[in-house]
Amino acid sequence: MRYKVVVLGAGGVGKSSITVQFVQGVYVESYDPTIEDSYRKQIEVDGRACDLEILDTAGVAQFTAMRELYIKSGKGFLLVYSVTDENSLKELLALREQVLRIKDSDNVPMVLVGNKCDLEEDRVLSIEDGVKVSQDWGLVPFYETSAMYKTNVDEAFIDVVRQIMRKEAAISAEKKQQKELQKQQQQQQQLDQQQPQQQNNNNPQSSSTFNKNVNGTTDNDNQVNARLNQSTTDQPKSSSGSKCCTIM
Ligand SMILES: Nc1nc2c(ncn2[C@@H]2O[C@H](COP(=O)(O)OP(=O)(O)OP(=O)(O)O)[C@@H](O)[C@H]2O)c(=O)[nH]1
Ligand SMILES: [Mg+2]
Repeated sequence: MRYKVVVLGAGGVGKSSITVQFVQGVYVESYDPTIEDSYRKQIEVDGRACDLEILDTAGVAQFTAMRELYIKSGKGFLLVYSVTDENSLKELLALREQVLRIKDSDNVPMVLVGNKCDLEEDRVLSIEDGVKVSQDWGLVPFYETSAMYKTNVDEAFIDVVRQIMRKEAAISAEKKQQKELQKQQQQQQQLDQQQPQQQNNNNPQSSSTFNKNVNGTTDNDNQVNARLNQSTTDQPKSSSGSKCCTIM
């Protein structure tokens, strides 16, 4: 299975650092604003092999024109802010709205990531601030991470992959159920069409005999046939053309 995960957030929050830590296991100290970088990584989640394509996007405003396209193509999202930058969390609120609008769904696989949690002295956002946003978003999974120390980095990526897997499994189960239902309906339709024919086929003798038995009368066949003919002219035929409607 190939899954595309998109890393979104304001400039300098650590999107590239988190991504490179996850993919290559190294920490990049220098800051080089990203335009767009794509990474591939194969992982196993819950016993299933996943081929991940991770899109590390631009946070700096002059490079964000492609954002809409990234979001369209992504199946899961890491929404990253820095615990040292209050504005970066505010920016995420608009970003999430954009994701939900473009995906046209309230159920989009995503995690909220508060990065740089190692910088305790520079911290301006508490864990509670992150928890509050996660609750406001309908309990979106929330991780405080440190790209520097690889704290919770794997966990955040695996969480979003797991959400994608669950969503895909639910969609395919629903499709399977719909197919099964359609199949049952078709079978029922075929049965409905065959039944009247079978009734006719089961009565190879004249329908008069049938009428005689049902009525329990001693009419001879001619009398019954006369009644039968009369009834069929009085009443509309059933859609299947069966003469069953003539029974009195
Ligand atoms: N202490 C600390 N520094 C970090 C951490 N993550 C990233 N940094 C530093 O923050 C700076 C910016 O990190 P990037 O990963 O380039 O940020 P970005 O979000 O990709 O930035 P853009 O590509 O411009 O959007 C770099 O100097 C990193 O070394 C972290 O967890 N802890
Ligand atoms: Mg970057």
